[in-house]
Amino acid sequence: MLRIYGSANSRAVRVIWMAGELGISYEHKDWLPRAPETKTPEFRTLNSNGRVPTIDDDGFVLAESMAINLYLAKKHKSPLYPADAKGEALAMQWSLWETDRLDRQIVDYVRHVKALPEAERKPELAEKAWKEVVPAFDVLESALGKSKYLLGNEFTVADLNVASALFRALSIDLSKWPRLDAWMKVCWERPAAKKARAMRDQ
Ligand SMILES: N[C@@H](CCC(=O)N[C@@H](CS)C(=O)NCC(=O)O)C(=O)O
Repeated sequence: MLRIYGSANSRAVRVIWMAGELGISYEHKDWLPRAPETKTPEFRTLNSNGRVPTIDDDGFVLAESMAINLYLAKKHKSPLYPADAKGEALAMQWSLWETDRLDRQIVDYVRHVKALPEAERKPELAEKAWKEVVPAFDVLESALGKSKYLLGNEFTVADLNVASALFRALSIDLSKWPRLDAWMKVCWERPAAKKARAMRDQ
């Protein structure tokens, strides 16, 4: 049995979305980041970083949301997983690219312009993050001009990993990037995405 550690109010929403796409059942440890449960020696044995998401798939323990989703899609022979080595490499490319160029930056931007209580917002942090978000959004806009989805005309794990990681971007104006805006909406309209999102507080 698959066990997913991490609340939908965390990067675990990405894995919950993937599990929904695959139609697999799982035991959910609905723990918030830094919750006391993540600080126990038992959990630290599974993930010495103490972070979520982490999975335990019948004794196979794995951390890092992008790696988890690539693993689950491949293991379950999902049509979301590319059929050849090139597609597989491109799915990894987009997942690693997002982690490097946008993962922290989009969170910092949205937190410091709207999500945090006003007194805690730091405009200089928002500005610094936005300077990195803009060129990365431009990259996505350009890629989505070549095909409907990141790897071609079908939705794949590459789209799931990047769109799910951009959850925070759903709350900002993306009209400057119309293709990115439309792609985000299409991805997040998928039933498994809507279900995962509904598990969040906001
Ligand atoms: N690169 C990791 C990041 C995991 C991560 O930072 N998770 C956050 C919650 S979204 C966490 O557990 N933070 C706990 C902490 O900062 O101690 C992934 O994509 O899974």
